[in-house]
Amino acid sequence: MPRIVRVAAAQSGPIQRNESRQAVVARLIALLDAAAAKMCDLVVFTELALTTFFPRWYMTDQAEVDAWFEREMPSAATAPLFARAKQHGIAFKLGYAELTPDGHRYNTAILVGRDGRLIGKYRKVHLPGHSDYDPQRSFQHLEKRYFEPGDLGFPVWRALGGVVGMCICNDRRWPETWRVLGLQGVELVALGFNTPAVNSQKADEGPAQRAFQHRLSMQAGAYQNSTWAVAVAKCGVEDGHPLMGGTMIVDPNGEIVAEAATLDDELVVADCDLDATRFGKETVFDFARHRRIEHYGRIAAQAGVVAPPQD
Ligand code: CDT
Repeated sequence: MPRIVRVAAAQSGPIQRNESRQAVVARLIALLDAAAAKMCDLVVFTELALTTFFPRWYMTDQAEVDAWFEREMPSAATAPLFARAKQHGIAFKLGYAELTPDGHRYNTAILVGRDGRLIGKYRKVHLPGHSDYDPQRSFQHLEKRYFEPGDLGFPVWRALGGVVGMCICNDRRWPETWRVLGLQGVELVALGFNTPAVNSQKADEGPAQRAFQHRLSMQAGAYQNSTWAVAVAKCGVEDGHPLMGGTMIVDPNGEIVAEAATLDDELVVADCDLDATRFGKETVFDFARHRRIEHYGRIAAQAGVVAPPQD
């Protein structure tokens, strides 16, 4: 019997700085209802799905920073989303800023089962950007200021009849992310992203090149690990800053099977046959047969480049 998971990639259009959590959750519930009408099994929401992409703002007042974080999940504002998903019997993945009881701050994603129970949590490992105000940039990207690197590694879970993993935005650009998930037999990777449409340090790197790099990362990650991959954007002009779109569902061959057409709230749906991951996993990417780990030591032993000495 084929293992088909009908996935809805629930793209968010822009969320303005003054938009309330309640208003945003109402938008997410509308997407969830649309997914239920299409008989979806899983809805994937974006990174930091409840607020504007606040790391673009330089803040020094910790209380102001903490206002963007959730101290509990579900929170009062998100409880209606959890309740509606359970009522529909739909699993979902949600990204948000997490403030733990002992004062740690993470860029987090959770996977919630059809029964409303938490299946798993992931905290973003690869935090892009910088910690201090950078006047050289055309806009700020202060994830390193507001978040700690995730402390949970890259776990996977048995869910929806398969093996599901998560990562977040910048993680998709790192082959290490994909391979660690792949080494656990991942069959579907869900991720959200907030990617500025232009490079703050290189004005001529615009939407076309950024979309190319996004596709390249997604398609390579899916193909090289023979997994489905679902990437969900928050996009459009947010607080005057353009975020690129590019919500997509990629099959285990690396082909894009469904893609968003807008820069607004939009549902992108595809039937993901988890058994389609088998061929690649049993042939060209049969890791047990083909990987040569005796040559990969540097990957986990060294972070930066060590070039050969000059003559
Ligand atoms: N949210 C996120 O991780 N965005 C980054 C921007 C990179 S530029 C600092 C991304 O990789 O898309």
